[in-house]
Amino acid sequence: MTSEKQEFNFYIGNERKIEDLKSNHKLFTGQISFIKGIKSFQDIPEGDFIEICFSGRSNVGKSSLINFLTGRKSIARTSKTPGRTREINFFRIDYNKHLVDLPGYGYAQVSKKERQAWFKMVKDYFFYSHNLRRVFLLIDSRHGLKPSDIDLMKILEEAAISFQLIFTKYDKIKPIDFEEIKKNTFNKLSLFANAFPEVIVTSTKKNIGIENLRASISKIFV
Ligand SMILES: Nc1nc2c(ncn2[C@@H]2O[C@H](COP(=O)(O)OP(=O)(O)OP(=O)(O)O)[C@@H](O)[C@H]2O)c(=O)[nH]1
Ligand SMILES: [Mg+2]
Repeated sequence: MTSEKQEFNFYIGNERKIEDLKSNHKLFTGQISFIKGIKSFQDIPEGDFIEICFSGRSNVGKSSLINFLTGRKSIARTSKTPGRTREINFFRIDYNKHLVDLPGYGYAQVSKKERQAWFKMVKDYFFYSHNLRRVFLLIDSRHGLKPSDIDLMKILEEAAISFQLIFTKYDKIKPIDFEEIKKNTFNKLSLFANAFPEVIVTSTKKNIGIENLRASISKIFV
């Protein structure tokens, strides 16, 4: 953690300049293939890829965001019930770029043993994946950062991995109520030196934030 507070660019609508939004649509909506689902770091796909992953609490909308981003209905499986994604799932676009869907954490119904297994699987992935460029940390717009998110941010700090926060389900909160969540989140986020200084708000239900998100990812995928 750092004692110096950093500032964040915050994108909620399309206030980003048009030229910055020139993301490569084809990159996301072209061919996509499911490579594999793994439970151990030993099975991480071998080779040189550019990789980003989506992490966050169970049910926050990670798999939905991958579908949204790639214009697919169900390339990544989603569910109303938390705990849908059980493995680390690798999707490949444009022959050498990986979108990785992680299983969620913070779900109360799982046993201690399962929680420990999740922790080991994901922590190993963060430490062993030499292709991983950035973690997108998804936070529910209604709830803000929870202690389990802070725990994850500490792991990322330890692994020296840059992460970028994305608010999800913005359709489920009134803009006025979101202000408080945003303020509290930024206060906590600013203590992490490895927090990427850009935050994006999304809703897959109301089609909010897709271009902003594609623009951010395109810059990693150059
Ligand atoms: N209202 C609303 N619902 C959403 C949004 N994004 C996802 N959902 C819903 O939230 C639920 C969980 O979505 P998933 O994408 O499966 O969540 P996940 O983070 O992958 O969950 P796990 O795999 O269990 O960790 C589903 O019922 C989605 O339809 C959104 O932007 N707005
Ligand atoms: Mg999922």
